[in-house]
Amino acid sequence: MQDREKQYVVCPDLLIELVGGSKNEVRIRNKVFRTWIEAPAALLILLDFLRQPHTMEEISAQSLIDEDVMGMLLARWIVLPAEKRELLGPGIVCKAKDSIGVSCSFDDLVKLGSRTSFVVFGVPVDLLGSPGAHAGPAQTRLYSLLRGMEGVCEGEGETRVLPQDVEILDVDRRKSFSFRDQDRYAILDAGDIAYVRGESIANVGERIERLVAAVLARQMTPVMIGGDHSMTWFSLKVLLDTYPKMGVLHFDAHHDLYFSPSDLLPLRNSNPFAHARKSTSLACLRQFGLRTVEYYRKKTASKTLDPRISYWSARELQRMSPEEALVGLDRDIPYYLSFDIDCVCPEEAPETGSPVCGGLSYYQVFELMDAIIGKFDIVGADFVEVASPKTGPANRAAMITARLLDMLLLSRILSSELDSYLFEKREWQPGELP
Ligand SMILES: [Mn+2]
Repeated sequence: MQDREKQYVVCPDLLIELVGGSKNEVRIRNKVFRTWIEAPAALLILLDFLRQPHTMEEISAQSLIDEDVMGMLLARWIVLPAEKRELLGPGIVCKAKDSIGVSCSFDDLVKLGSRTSFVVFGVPVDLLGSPGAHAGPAQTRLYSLLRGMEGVCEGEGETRVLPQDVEILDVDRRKSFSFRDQDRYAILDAGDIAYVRGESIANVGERIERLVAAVLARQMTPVMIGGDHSMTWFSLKVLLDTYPKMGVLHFDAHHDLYFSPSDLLPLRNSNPFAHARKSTSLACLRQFGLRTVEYYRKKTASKTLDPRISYWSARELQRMSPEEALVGLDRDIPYYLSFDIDCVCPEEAPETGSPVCGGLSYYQVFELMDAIIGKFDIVGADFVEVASPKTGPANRAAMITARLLDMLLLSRILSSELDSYLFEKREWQPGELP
């Protein structure tokens, strides 16, 4: 089953404990992935042997284990192919400087039971696109209203919910959100995906996939802050593998379906949806805000029509209501939402790597988002391509992104109409000083 040349090593940071006081049985845990096995203590000889990389041939020569046991050890993340050792070295995520909602480590996350919640995570990586988007997670968190909320934490991390005494007044939408009596509602921030400068992008991708899978396994909703748009593919891939039929709502100036003439299709920030198209689970892709003008050489371009893909250009959207823009989309399937800030006009959101003139206004994306989160079942989302501020301290791209992100994160909380901005209970008397 395994390649005889392939080398294996033991996973870092395993926890080893004796089972029930016996000296012959041990439980070996992988803290990062929260997997474990119970095995005869003799297996520790193998783990010791695999501190250095060895092939299956060498392992068999020591009569340590056979290939079936090896398969099980690989599946439970006790042993790794040697080339993947660096994947686990830095862990899956590291704590971010600021958190949106309640901060939650990967270890905490895997302890949680399922609940109505969103799990935010950042991917500060822009290696497959225009440089600058690595700043996206930090910049976007900075403008979130939900930043640094103290959570309630009970039973050794078993419950992490929002503070019960906080109310959020969204004056622009005339809504008031209260977390009271919503003890199953949590907004968690798992931090940023670990990335060691110079390491392979495949490692970053695999960490994203691991995290998203862990979030989905607990019926929670992953929300990624990019990073460049290529990172979308790692998260979207897991969702497409989970749901047999899923739609994608995609905001962008570019269609991000650019392909290479060779069929190799290396992942770039310009083609995550060309990868998604290969999945039979993709039921539809509706794009909003496109406006590029391009040329194709007839020789290399093979125009194929994919009936699953439809779009409204930024120009067309100028004359459309949000409801019109969402016509024809099946409301009975789950959706992934991918928001690239360059869909917004660069005068309003200049901090992005591939600006295109024209574009949607802040209120156009605001209204579209408001319509989408009220009517569609969003099972995963990302907000990408926010870069560092161009001038001065205000990052307008991050500001808009954070506003839309907060809207999504609050979307499942019951809200009431905000009639007035005055929220003191008793009536104000004329002549009375405030
Ligand atoms: Mn894009």
